Amino acid sequence: MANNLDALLARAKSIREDIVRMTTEAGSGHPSSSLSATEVVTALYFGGFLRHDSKNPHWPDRDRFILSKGHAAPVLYAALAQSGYFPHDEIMTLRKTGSPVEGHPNMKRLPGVEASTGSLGQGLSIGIGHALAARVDRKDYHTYVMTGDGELDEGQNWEAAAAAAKFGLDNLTLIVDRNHFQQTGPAEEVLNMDPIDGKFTAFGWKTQVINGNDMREVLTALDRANAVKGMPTCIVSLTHKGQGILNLLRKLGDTNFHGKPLPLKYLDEALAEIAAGV
Ligand SMILES: Cc1ncc(C[n+]2csc(CCOP(=O)(O)OP(=O)(O)O)c2C)c(N)n1
Ligand SMILES: [Mg+2]
Repeated sequence: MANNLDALLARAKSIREDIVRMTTEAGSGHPSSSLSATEVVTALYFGGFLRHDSKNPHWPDRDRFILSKGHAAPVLYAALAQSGYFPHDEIMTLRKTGSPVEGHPNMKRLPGVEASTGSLGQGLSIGIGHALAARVDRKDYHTYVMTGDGELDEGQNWEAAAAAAKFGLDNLTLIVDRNHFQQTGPAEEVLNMDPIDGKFTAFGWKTQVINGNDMREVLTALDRANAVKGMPTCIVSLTHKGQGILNLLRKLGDTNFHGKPLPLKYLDEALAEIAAGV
């Protein structure tokens, strides 16, 4: 576990570097939304949770990861590229005309992308489709979905939450990236969805609340989710938007930093902060 933990922490740093580099190169994109989700995505792809094979992206028995908060595509692209789904240097073509590394994930253009997302609120429903299909096909793959906290303002999530509980989908795990911000400000101010864990519990889900920027807690939560029987699991992952470069974002006076790339002149400072692991 200790070795694995060190390797995962190093991997998370490497993913953060990719996120910052590719969005700065693109001159657009959502680094802060990607940075908050880094531990969870790293644990899924590199911590032994996601059964997957980059050389066989359509393997029917693979586990699925659906990034419902599709604007955080850079964290997904970094994980996919570092897993070998496509050449690593392609991440630097993010958002360039003609590139399959689009601003939001496009399942028709990039191997390893399970769902085309970006229109918020749809990923959990798509995940339910996969989870039900596994049951019909008598397969044991697991489906993971990540939404944002602001994304939960979309009503479709709550239809999905009711349906997943009705069908007892213990092969489905939702991770809510609870970074307390959405596009226009604090998530609670735009539309207060507290208590998120209480709502999912009331809908009939097994619920956990964790520090989602603590790799150990993420690993434990994913282990626990796998052990749940008869109901879906929701992990409310308490994170910081921009985790890894928070000092820099504070200096810049914007700890939401939604949909903004770091200007080139701050890139070295950001990479140094990521390396130091503050
Ligand atoms: C249906 C829909 N409405 C609005 C948007 C525009 N939008 C993009 S990101 C975002 C905020 C999302 O906040 P949150 O889910 O908390 O994600 P975070 O960036 O904080 O991780 C919004 C409103 C969208 N992509 N889709
Ligand atoms: Mg948010």
